[in-house]
Amino acid sequence: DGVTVAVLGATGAVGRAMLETLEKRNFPIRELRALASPRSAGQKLTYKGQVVTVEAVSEEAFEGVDIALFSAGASTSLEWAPKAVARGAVVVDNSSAYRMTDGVPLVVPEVNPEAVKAHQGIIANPNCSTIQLMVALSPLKQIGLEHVSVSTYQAVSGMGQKAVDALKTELERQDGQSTLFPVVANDTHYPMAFNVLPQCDVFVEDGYTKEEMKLVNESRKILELPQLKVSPTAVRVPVLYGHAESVSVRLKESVSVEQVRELMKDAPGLVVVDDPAKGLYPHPQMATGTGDTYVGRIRKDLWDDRTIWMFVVADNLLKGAAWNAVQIAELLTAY
Ligand code: A2P
Ligand code: 11C
Repeated sequence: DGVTVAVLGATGAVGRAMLETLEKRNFPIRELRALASPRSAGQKLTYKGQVVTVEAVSEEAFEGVDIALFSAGASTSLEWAPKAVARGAVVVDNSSAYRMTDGVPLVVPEVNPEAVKAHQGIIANPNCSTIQLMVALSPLKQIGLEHVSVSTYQAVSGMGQKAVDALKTELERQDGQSTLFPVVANDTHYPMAFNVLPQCDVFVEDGYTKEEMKLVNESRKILELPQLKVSPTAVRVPVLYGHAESVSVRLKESVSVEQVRELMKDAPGLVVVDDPAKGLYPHPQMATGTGDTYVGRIRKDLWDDRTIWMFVVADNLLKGAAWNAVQIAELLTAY
């Protein structure tokens, strides 16, 4: 009884969060395989108090696996997902490799759970900043979404465990040296400690970054609104865990703040924390360690009656990655 699960990238920031989430949600596991690069083979991890030894990824490692959770980067997914599927596994891929591929569902379980049914072996987990935006926008879809503008405040853990270690070192040394931020691929590096950098991932087109275009393209696919206007700015801040977003959404009709709160109140996975008079609003440390998305600072635009502003926060490693992936795995076992 139960499901045989493989986690590829088990030693990474998201992979570890996947193991924790499987444990926390008491996923019905028969056998668990922790996979990573050959560098990590033999490393010991724990799951439900038991030692799990990391294996180097191989085709044989997917034999008998029902569900494979991938979080080892896009090139690793491109190489190994087809091989895992050929061995009979369904892959839930946290990388960007397959998100925009036709026939690959891109799923936020609170928003488009039915989409998983159409999979042909691979299901994509959206980008972290997209996921929390979708959970907050989904209740407003019934009014009609016209134009979404979003500025992000993204934690360094989105860049992996090495970025968490690098920020801690920078905060300690205070020498202004950095070789990792904003991205390794840049010729010019800036300190992340005591700083804010308006670049997440590399620049791709017309002055936008890859992270910004993910917000545009993934939102359109998940909401099934191919023409939706999304105007993004993605910014890295010296926070370890938890992405925040300042979002404005122009709706097709004018609604009051009370109506928005009412629509959001019972939305799955969404917690409204919004009582400015008491100083209550979401912030990254409120979200860390949880699988929920938090929304507050809900207010009307001062000049445009159809535009609503809000502040949206979630744990990027959990709801933004591991938690969402495990929720997709739960959908697979339920259907
Ligand atoms: P390893 O620890 O053996 O390098 P993060 O996002 O925190 O940097 O983690 C990346 C994860 O992806 C790690 O578990 C890493 O394993 C894994 N990984 C990276 N490259 C490969 C690869 N070519 N094959 C398998 N796993 C990989
Ligand atoms: C970040 N959103 O915070 C990125 C990390 O497409 O899965 C996730 C990249 C991705 O840097």
